[in-house]
Amino acid sequence: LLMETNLNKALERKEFVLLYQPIIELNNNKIVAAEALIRWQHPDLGLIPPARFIPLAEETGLIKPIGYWVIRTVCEQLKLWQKQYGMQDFRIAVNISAIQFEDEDFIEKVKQILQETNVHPSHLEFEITESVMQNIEKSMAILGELRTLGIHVSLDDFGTGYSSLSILKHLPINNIKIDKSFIDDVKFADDETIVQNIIDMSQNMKFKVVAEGIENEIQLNFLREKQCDYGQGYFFNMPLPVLDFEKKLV
Ligand code: G
Ligand code: G
Ligand code: MN
Ligand code: NA
Repeated sequence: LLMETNLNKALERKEFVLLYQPIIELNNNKIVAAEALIRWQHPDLGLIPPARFIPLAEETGLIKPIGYWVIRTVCEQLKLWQKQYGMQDFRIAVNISAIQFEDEDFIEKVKQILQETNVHPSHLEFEITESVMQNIEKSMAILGELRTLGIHVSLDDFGTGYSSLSILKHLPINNIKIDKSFIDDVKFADDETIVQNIIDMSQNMKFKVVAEGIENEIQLNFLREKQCDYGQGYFFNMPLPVLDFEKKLV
């Protein structure tokens, strides 16, 4: 209960921070994008990871204002980095909760934020999981609107949900993010067929493929060999505060 009342005030108290984890193009090692990951800088409890407050934010509905704060902050950061570093092809990805995705005003609010921050939609990316798409027809409609706007969409945590492959083919999305659990299994030849098959299938469907949670060179070499497009993980970088991220850009 204490956490709930505190979470209520966390936005106005400016206690949320975003970390940025680089996303690397695997064939040239360039940073092409970043995933924004929220943290709660609590005055007494220290840095609280999202797993410990996002569920509560979803239950209480606070996820909506928090989610729009994340999108706005990312757009402002994009604008700053574009001014300082150019970065014309750079994108930042934001994780979107089901409750926000289904918010009737979602598209309107996103458009408004883009207008107010003067960011081109092609620099913004939304990460949605299969579980976010509860109602497939409604989801297809929202994804269609995002595509029309020019916002990129990634299917996050791919492989952990139950999406039917026949639907996958028709989703208006850009990227498939292979869940970390499959990348963890890339150690021995026998365990690598799933990852290889996800890459091949996704690329046949004209999606780009991102591998999440790359932690060692064995995984990286395997993914390169299989022509996985992009990767992120501790082997490259942890999620970084703004100033540390900027050191990677110069
Ligand atoms: O950063 P970390 O690996 O601890 O993230 C844990 C989980 O929290 C991930 O599933 C991630 O998608 C989610 N998460 C991180 N930042 C955000 C955010 O800004 N909004 C939402 N809805 N989820 C987030
Ligand atoms: O669910 P989602 O894919 O959005 O979650 C991303 C989460 O994975 C973040 O909490 C991020 O901190 C974490 N993460 C990113 N790279 C690695 C990694 O190499 N190893 C581990 N264990 N976690 C990672
Ligand atoms: Mn994600
Ligand atoms: Na994931």
